[in-house]
Amino acid sequence: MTIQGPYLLGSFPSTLLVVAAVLQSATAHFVLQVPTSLGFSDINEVQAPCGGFDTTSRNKVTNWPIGGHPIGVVTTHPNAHWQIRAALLENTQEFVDLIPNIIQDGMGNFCLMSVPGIANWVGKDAVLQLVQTAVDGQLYQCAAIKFVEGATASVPGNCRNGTNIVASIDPEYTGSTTVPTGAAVATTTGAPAATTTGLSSANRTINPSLLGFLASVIYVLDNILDILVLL
Ligand SMILES: *[C@@H]1O[C@H](CO)[C@@H](O)[C@H](O)[C@H]1NC(C)=O
Ligand SMILES: *[C@@H]1O[C@H](CO)[C@@H](O)[C@H](O)[C@H]1NC(C)=O
Ligand SMILES: [Cu+2]
Repeated sequence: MTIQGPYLLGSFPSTLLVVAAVLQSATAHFVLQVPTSLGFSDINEVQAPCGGFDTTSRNKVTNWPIGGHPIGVVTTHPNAHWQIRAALLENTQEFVDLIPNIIQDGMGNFCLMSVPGIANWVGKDAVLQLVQTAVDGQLYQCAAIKFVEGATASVPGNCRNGTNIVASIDPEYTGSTTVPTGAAVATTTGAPAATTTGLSSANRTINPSLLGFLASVIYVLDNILDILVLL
């Protein structure tokens, strides 16, 4: 069987990357695919604000139209809670929400088609941050971005939803997605809530390697389903 087209060009290498990461470790995490991230480290992903990578790194900068840009991840965690944020490069202590927080279930590819930029920050260097709260606590991935004028950017082929993905705005979201005033803006330095830590510890105690194995099996099955859909 030959696999052709965007799947081979886009998702396949990153799929291998994720599967490799999952199999190497009982702690399966998430990988930011769109836009290009500052880097991925399975071990360091727990480190705020950018999963162990230098927040000021500008190796690959993605222009982010005010009209919106897609965000694509691969996640191996069910029951995840997402914060999608940005900070100015000149003030990476202050991340603000681009959209309300999202709750997501299922595993595999997850794609938000258009996350708007911050109009007041046009022309400014910024850092995109994704915070996932799930079974492993809080995990971080970042990308170097720059806000620009313009309509929403097109969605690349590797930004798509796996067949099991279900997501919606967190009904308990109480934050603000407006431009920061300097006050009442949550930072990334907070520890996970006590209940989250408790659940995480409980799950780890029960059987971490089994959880990791199940996550990888479900993830691979989900991708096989996606391939069959594409063929
Ligand atoms: C993926 O699912 C979410 C939640 O249902 C939706 O908002 C988003 O537009 C979907 N992405 C794609 C590429 O269809
Ligand atoms: C973790 O434990 C909680 C509470 O027992 C449970 O609701 C949740 O589904 C578990 N998560 C996983 C991935 O098994
Ligand atoms: Cu994990």
